[in-house]
Amino acid sequence: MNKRPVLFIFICLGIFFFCQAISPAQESDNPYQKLRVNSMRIEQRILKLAEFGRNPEGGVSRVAFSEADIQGRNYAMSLMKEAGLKVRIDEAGNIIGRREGSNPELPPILFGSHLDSVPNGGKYDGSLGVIGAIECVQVFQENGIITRHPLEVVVFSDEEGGLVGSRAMIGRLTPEALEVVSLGGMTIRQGIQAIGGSPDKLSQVRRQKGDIKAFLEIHIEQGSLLESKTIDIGVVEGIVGINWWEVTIEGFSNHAGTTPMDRRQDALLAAAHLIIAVNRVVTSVPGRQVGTVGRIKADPGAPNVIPGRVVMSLELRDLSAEKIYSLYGKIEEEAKAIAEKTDTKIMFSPIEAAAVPAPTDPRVRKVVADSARELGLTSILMPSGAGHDAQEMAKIAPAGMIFVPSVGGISHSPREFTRTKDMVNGVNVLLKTILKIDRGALD
Ligand code: HGY
Ligand code: MN
Ligand code: MN
Repeated sequence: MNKRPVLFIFICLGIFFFCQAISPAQESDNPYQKLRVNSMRIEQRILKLAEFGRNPEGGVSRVAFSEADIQGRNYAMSLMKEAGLKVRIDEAGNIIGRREGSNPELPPILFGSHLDSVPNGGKYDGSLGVIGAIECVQVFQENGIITRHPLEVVVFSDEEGGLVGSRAMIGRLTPEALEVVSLGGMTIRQGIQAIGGSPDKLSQVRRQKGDIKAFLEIHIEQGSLLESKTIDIGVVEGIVGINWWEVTIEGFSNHAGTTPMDRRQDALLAAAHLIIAVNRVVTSVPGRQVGTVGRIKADPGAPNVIPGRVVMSLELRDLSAEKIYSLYGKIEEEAKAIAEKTDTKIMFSPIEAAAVPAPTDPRVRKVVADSARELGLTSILMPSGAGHDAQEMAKIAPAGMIFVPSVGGISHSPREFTRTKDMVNGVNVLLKTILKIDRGALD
């Protein structure tokens, strides 16, 4: 008998079983290959959420701890419960919705974002990350999918005031930071109390390295790279560091009619010089660093009085902390010269809200990029110029971010807009990424 065909069949069978053995994740992915999120539900929920704090320009003013913030949070909690999550507010005011997995030994996969906005902001910043996270769990529930890992949807408190909830979660929210006045006028301590947290028990929210399997956040890009290159998904490689200072300029308030121009100590004039100097210093070296003076208050604030005191903000951002401090050093030098020239005093005081630059986890980036590809979407690796809770979470867990295009690159504005199809693409990538991580993609 010719043994060749038999041998051939055995070899084929051997190859078949070998392939089965080395690709269990791919095989077990198959039942969910067709799983997709609900486009209409995402759009409707984003619009419904935008009713809380809606402003006349069509965006939202839902600064942290405001009535609108609390209403938005209540709405999100109702959606979380509808998706079968067990909901609680932690001591830092973060909302946590948990769904148990099949293996209680495993750490949870966390995903989410924030609901608070800047004053006069848009409807997508943060909201997409929350609505998208709840959507994924709802799809799991509707399809009877029980993950191995527990899942936790997180709504971080006061993101825009300096990543408050996520800093607390990694143990970086200091007692000094609790006394910082947030965008709505309350101190962070008062605000956390107002939304149901306990600022004196922050140690209870702290999670350690190893406590979290992965942290994922989907967000609008807030810039124009994806739109200009016609790319569906941004795989975030790192998130910029952000440093804030309060700058106080002391001059002398005097009569605006009788004080000659050469005898003035005009704090607002000094501020004007300093603002121009910030722009000059930040643009004097190559790179993507940015610097902004976004808030200024002059006292006493009358047309016929020379401003004797100015308080303004300074913000610097870059992917390198060294660069931020080197720029800050140059700005301080310029400030000294300006103070001398204008006969004023200029003082810088760091605000306890700094976010350090954070790379995302290369393994998570790969899972996000693979998920996008399997969905037939294009993707690109890109940095984030905006700050995100993911940069805090990256210090204790493998973290990843999924960006979707912002029309015109506009954000922190009522004109912020992201198309439903782009949001849905991103949430589908999130869904796939969660499932892949659950089934061992990071192991
Ligand atoms: O300010 C930021 O970068 C973010 O939107 N919180
Ligand atoms: Mn924002
Ligand atoms: Mn945001």
